Amino acid sequence: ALSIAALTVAGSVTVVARTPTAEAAAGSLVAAASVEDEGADCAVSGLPDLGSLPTNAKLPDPFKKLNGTTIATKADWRCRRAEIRELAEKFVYGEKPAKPATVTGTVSNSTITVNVNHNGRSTSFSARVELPSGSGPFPAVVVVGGFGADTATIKAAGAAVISYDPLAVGREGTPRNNKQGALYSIYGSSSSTGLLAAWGWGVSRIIDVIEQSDGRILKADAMGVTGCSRYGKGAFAIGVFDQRIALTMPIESGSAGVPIFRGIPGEGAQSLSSAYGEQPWLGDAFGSFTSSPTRLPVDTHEMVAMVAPRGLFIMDNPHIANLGPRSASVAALGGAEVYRALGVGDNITYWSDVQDGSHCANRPEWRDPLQKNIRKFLLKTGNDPGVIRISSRALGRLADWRDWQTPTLTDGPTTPPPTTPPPTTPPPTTPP
Ligand code: MCU
Repeated sequence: ALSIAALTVAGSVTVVARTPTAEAAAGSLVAAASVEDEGADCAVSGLPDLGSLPTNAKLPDPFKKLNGTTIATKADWRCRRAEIRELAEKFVYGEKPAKPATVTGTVSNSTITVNVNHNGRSTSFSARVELPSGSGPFPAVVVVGGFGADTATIKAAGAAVISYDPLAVGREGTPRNNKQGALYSIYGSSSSTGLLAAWGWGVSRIIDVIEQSDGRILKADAMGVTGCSRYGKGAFAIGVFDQRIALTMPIESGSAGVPIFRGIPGEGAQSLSSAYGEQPWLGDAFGSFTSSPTRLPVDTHEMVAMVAPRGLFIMDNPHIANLGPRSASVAALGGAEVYRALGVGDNITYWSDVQDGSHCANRPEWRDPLQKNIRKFLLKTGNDPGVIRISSRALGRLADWRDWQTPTLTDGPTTPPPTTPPPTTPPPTTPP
């Protein structure tokens, strides 16, 4: 049982203080999965068609299955998550292709190379590695795009930094019908997959290579990801779609990142049509929703939930309305309900209580929680509870956005699917 006390501190921030859960007290940690997608075998049926989507002004119920039933056990989450993943791919990000037929590469103290072969096409890309001091093997944080991440603190905490250039895998500045980069050279330049899913595919292939290495330099089961702004959108999607990532840390991600697509009216966030049109970050299918997000059968609180039970540390900037920080806090609070229901409410941190208004600044406020998250989820030497620390300048209210309740999920086995009752045979009519 998790007990949460919401308090307002000095009128400046809302802090949700948690008393340690039984799990935390027992010192148990939730590890990342050993596979990219633990729900790959779930038979998802009943995905809606674009033409038949109802309008829902509220956030969709993350606990309600496509068949209309609400999940009852923690074990049910695995295949409910698979439904959310299918919805997210179909309507938001585009399909993230599964592991290609052949992935090879090398890991050294300074570089990771990745070679992919699939359906007669091949591509390769590489990433720079910087090791912390001490002796390995080390956990590692993939830093997407080269700015905004506190790489000094990451290394000081004992994790390696993998500098990943996402643009080599999914280039910006191309029209949607001529996408470029490693993913598109395999799957075609007219692929409807957006750049964020492409960037995720690239990081998944880096993890494949680390897994296949002798493990003497980097640990594949202790991977994190971070990035700021457009690369915060990327860091978020990358962590959402690969369950081997133990710690996901998007920074100031803005529209197409953490903020709910439904968007708090009047907040001043970058509009969906602007984000959709600026770069092919989201999949082509999202074009149907830029002016009607209430028809989306999924929203970003469910992407937050897809990261559960793994570590998630969302950093946001309350001073720039264009980033939609209120809408991001609602996504975090909504997704945190799934963390809570799974008994891992301590594994999510949302932090927007920061002083410096500049975008992607190096912020002293995040050093301590960054270090704690790395210790807890990558080094596995700490167990500090996450915190929800929302600036009062940018506080959203989950209650305004939901018409569902958080169920108490039990520890039992998965709930069997509802059986269709056998057709009732009308009683034979007895002739008079
Ligand atoms: C917040 O991320 C983006 C934003 O969505 C774009 O509209 C703007 O052009 O670039 C931001 C960014 O990546 O800044 C570094």
